[in-house]
Amino acid sequence: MLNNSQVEYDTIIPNNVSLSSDKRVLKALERWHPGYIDWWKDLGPVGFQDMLVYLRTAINVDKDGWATFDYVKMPEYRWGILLAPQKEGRTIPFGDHIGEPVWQEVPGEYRSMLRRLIVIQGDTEPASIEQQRFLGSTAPSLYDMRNLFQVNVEEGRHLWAMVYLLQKYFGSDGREEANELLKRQSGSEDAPRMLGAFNESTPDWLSFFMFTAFTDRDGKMQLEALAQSGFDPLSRTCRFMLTEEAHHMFVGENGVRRVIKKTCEMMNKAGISDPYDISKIRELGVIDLPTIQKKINLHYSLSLDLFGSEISTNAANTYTAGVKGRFWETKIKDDHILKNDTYPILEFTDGQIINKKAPALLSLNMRLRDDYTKDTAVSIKRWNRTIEEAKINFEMKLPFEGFNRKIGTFMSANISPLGDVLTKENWNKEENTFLPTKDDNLFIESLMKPVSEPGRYADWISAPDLGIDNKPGDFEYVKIHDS
Ligand code: BYC
Repeated sequence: MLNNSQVEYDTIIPNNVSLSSDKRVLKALERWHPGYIDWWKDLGPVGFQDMLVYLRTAINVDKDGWATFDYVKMPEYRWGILLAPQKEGRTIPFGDHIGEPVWQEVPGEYRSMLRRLIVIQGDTEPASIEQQRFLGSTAPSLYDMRNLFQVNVEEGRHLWAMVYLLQKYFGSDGREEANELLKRQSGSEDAPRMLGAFNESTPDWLSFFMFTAFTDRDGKMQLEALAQSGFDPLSRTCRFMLTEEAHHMFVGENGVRRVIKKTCEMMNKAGISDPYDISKIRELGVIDLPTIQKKINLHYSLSLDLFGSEISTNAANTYTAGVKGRFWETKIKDDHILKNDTYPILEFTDGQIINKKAPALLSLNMRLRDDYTKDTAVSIKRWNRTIEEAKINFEMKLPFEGFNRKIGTFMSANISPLGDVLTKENWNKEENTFLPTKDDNLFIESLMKPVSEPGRYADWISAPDLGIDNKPGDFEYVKIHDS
């Protein structure tokens, strides 16, 4: 293992890639930096920019002790370029180049393929910050506000990570792409973000928790697949990003669990046993479980679209090239070439859902999506345990994969969360029971009143079991009163 875990602070950009001796890239990044800060101030978190936030900052890339916690003003966060240590003798683990030494430079034949993937990955990072920018002012506690800002600054760092790769390895077109990443904008009509879910709004905190539980988990799966890449700098970058990503999913999964816990507690306190007694439950000032299920239906289906089509020549090409692998590729026991293998998929043809065996190479998006679903099911299990512990008769479920899809074989289908094919007319009749309605959203928004007293939480969400960095319950995670 080469020893490059230590971070250097001799330039304005903390890094472990010896930027100070790479004048061309350092200069390019220093030129990009002011535009990034302008973008952060214009389209990053609204308000709170002058306040001290208890944030973790990456200080090295060792497995243990890579982060330090301290009060920081967000615009002064040290966004660094951190790659996991290079593994001596690493070889390409899949595709036509299997067994060859990994590439330290971009192979000419795969240049545009790699650039496209890096740009798409990069585009999602600022998009999520833009989507979440208004949430600070309705935070249910200082603890939650701090978690939001932690997620935001780290997504900002992930943008830096992709911009470094573009600036270092893709010359002038990489520089142009890096600039474009600051120009597209989530939800914009003229220049939207590249992938669907990143143009949706995140209007309330339940949406934020759902987004971090479901969409950040797509991030995890995609980063795991890119971490297998034969292009070693991309692999190393993604490996380190994954260490930060874990906290984002914790914020989401735990956030949803705390909302469910509070609802169940209040139902029990009020003696309401029927989870569908929605108006009575809402009168208690908490979010009823069927509405939470509808939010799950929405966010899960939006996130499934992020895996692309079930059958994809793009995915086959990136795999064969050795550029993007499968989830935990090196642990899978097969030939890692897949030219003779098949994979089970569903197809929507002539109004029917059909089981099929498709070529494994063409089905790689589907396979990654299946791995995602397995990973997500763990969260659902934990949420159901909370409901069970409260002895309430309700079970959260992931909807059927063909429900509410805009990408892939099910895009023109009307399918219920249980997997029934519906006529358009029946879909229209039932849609309100499948997906959050305007009234559901208005109700949730009506609960979004800020709570800023240390140790206090809004009435619709329970307190976390543990503080961040083992801090006590009344710790002031954001100094909003005396910064
Ligand atoms: N929306 O063969 P196809 C994260 C396009 S999240 C719009 O079906 P492919 C994060 C596709 O681009 C992870 N367009 O799919 C989370 C292609 O267009 P072109 C982000 C879509 O290419 C939370 C055409 O349809 N990283 O990190 O195999 C917070 C046909 O494509 C969509 C990545 O995604 C869509 N949903 O797979 C912060 C990894 N889906 O090229 C961050 C990099 C497909 O024909 N990206 N299209 O014009 C990839 O690996 C692949 O591009 C995709 C799509 C998995 C996204």
